[in-house]
Amino acid sequence: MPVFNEQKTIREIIAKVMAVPIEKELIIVDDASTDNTRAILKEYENVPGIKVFYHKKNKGKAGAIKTGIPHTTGEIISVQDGDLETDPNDFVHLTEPIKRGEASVVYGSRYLNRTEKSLYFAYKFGARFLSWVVNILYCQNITDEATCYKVFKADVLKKIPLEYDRFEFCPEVTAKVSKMGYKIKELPMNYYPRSFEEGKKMNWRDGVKALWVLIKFRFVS
Ligand SMILES: Nc1nc2c(ncn2[C@@H]2O[C@H](COP(=O)(O)OP(=O)(O)OP(=O)(O)O)[C@@H](O)[C@H]2O)c(=O)[nH]1
Ligand SMILES: [Mg+2]
Repeated sequence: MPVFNEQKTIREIIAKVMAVPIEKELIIVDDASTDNTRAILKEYENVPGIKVFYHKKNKGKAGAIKTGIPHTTGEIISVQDGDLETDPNDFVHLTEPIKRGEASVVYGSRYLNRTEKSLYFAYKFGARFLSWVVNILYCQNITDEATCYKVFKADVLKKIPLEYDRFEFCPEVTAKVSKMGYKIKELPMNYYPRSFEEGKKMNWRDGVKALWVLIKFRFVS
């Protein structure tokens, strides 16, 4: 769980993750938060099943994920944001294809089999467009490249060299698993989008960067 300035949601999301009825550990990486998040996380340092790490300087979402990965011990790894946009109970079905040995990479899709609840049309359009680019450049068949719920067989994620530190995590990991030959399995997930007023931080520049990263890794190794 990469976390940056999530004092309003951090307690609730930790409680929700810990309540999911599957065997798990929660690795939290605080990305040099400047609000009360760090003080709240101190309370969890000795809680069984939770490990907390702190960045001295802000690195970005991927930077925090990269810090967390080597500390994981499980057979399946997923990213979980520190906000309340997703429902951790979805991990029960999102991990199934990996447990059954049917897939090594599973993405939860916000757009599969459901009526749309996006707050911002531009985000939905951007996410769909980037997925279309992935399908064309990398021969995948996905609807949600930018989803937070990217679930990996641990050894697959651990062998991907990740270069970028910010929101490029999504396109970079998608490009690299595709180039390694993995077919991404998509399943529906719940999504409760937050507004900018509620703390959403990504913007259109992250979308342009994502497009660039997808094109770059298609043609550069
Ligand atoms: N914006 C931002 N988020 C960070 C950073 N480091 C870690 N994060 C965490 O990364 C996660 C994703 O950030 P969000 O602002 O929720 O991004 P989003 O617009 O919801 O986009 P998604 O990544 O699709 O969830 C959150 O858990 C953040 O707390 C950082 O430097 N900046
Ligand atoms: Mg989010």
